[in-house]
Amino acid sequence: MEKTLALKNLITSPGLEFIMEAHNGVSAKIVEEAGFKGIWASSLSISASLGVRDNNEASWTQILEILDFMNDSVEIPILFDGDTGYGNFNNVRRLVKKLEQINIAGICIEDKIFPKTNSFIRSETQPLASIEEFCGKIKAACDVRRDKNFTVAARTEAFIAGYGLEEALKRAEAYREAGADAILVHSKKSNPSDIEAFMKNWGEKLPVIIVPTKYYSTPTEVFKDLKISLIIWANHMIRSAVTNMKKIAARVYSDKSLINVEDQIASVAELFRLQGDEELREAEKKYLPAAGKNFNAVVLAASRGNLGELTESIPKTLIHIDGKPILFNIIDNFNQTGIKDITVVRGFAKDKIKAQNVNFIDNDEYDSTSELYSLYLALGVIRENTIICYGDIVFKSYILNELINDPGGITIVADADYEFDGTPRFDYVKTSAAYSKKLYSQSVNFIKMSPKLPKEEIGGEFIGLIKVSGEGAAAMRECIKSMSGTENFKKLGMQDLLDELAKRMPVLVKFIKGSWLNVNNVIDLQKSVNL
Ligand code: SPV
Ligand code: MG
Repeated sequence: MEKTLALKNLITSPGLEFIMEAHNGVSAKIVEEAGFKGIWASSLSISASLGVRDNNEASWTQILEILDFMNDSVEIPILFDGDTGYGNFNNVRRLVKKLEQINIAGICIEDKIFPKTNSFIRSETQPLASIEEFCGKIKAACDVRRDKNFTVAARTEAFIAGYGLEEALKRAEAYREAGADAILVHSKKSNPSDIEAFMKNWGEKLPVIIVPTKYYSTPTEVFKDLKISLIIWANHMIRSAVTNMKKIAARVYSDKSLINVEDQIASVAELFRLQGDEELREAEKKYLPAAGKNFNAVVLAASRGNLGELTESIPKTLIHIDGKPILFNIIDNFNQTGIKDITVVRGFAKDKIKAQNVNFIDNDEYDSTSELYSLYLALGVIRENTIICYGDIVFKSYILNELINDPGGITIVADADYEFDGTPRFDYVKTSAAYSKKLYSQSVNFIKMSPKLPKEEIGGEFIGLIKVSGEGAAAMRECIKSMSGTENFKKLGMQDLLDELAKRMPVLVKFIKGSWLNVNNVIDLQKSVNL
């Protein structure tokens, strides 16, 4: 249903209805979730939330922006507290036009003079607009609206300004004749006598809206019996927020700690929920380029790393590179490529490794085993299409994209730009052809990975990324299973697995040049930024 019609139905329905104030997107959402069928976009609450006075200090276009956010966050209609309409009839016309453009369901304008002051402040010194001038505004609002269901409510401040019943009735009748859809009668008394008097004389000529802020102790039954159409709870969201913000700010200030407030406030997860993160997650699955949609990933992050002080209490996967832990760089890379199903094998300081939307497997023997044993523990998640990644590397996301699109059943990534310093390394790879420009984005065959390779046989350095697909995945599972039966299995490394696999089926090597970093030694660390 259109929001305009929903609001109109609410106001014209025979029973008593209720709307609640909101002043920004999140409060609007909370009002909706509480069950309210409509929202009062209160001038007092919005200006208070902005830290300015309810004297038209915030410009009407600034208020429009807030209304736009509010409307976007809810399905229920919003009745806008449009004060005096921000000027004369002409300003009202432009305001109504813009309100309709952002899907606000109605406006309430009051018969005071711009700039107005809140009804409960120095109320008797506030002049009322002339009836003729105000009727012109109502007519202009009605004429300019494109949607006839857009509500134009007229609010009389006759009681507020110290006039009596007669003036209130005279004005309400004039506003009805000018075309108003409803009359809001405001009162500053602590009892409902103004409203009672008005209703007894008004009958049911037009729906009546009230704002019982000051006569709040009146039982709602009384309003029902008076045949009021709509009650506005006008400022209770902002007031409750202020009470709680003051309490929490004072506590955190005096404690210099969050320990005593955490349980008293909404969790960040609740904020994410109110912001609609779930919807975004679903939308990402649907719309983001997701070469990796059908892939899952295993990150091998169990080892501590020998980086002295840096890994005294955290594993190397948590060392910061580019302003965030290596592991988060890896997870972000996977997510960007569409890989959402991620399993991390952790070991050293495992309690420190926390991440949302990630599964964990623990290798408690991290001290005496290598990556292969961690991978063995993750055998159950080597599926149809799986990326296996060392937990201590950062790499550019194009590498992942290329790997995912590589047709091989088992493909590993090697850096042809490796540095050979004469130290034997386990990740040197011998391939069927050396890197050449012609080989760009093609793969060559893996022959061997060994620290004993002479320089001339080294084609590149394995960077710690492997893709397995289809029969490659099955072969890897089988191979690990059969190797796990050998006595010294826990001492074997990834090079043993790859060598064994290459005996069973072609293992391919994809060359890259640079674009990655591993943090196995301090020299690499020094190369990286923002540690
Ligand atoms: C508002 O909520 O801003 C109102 C009602 O206009 S009152 O504050 O009572 O004037
Ligand atoms: Mg107001």
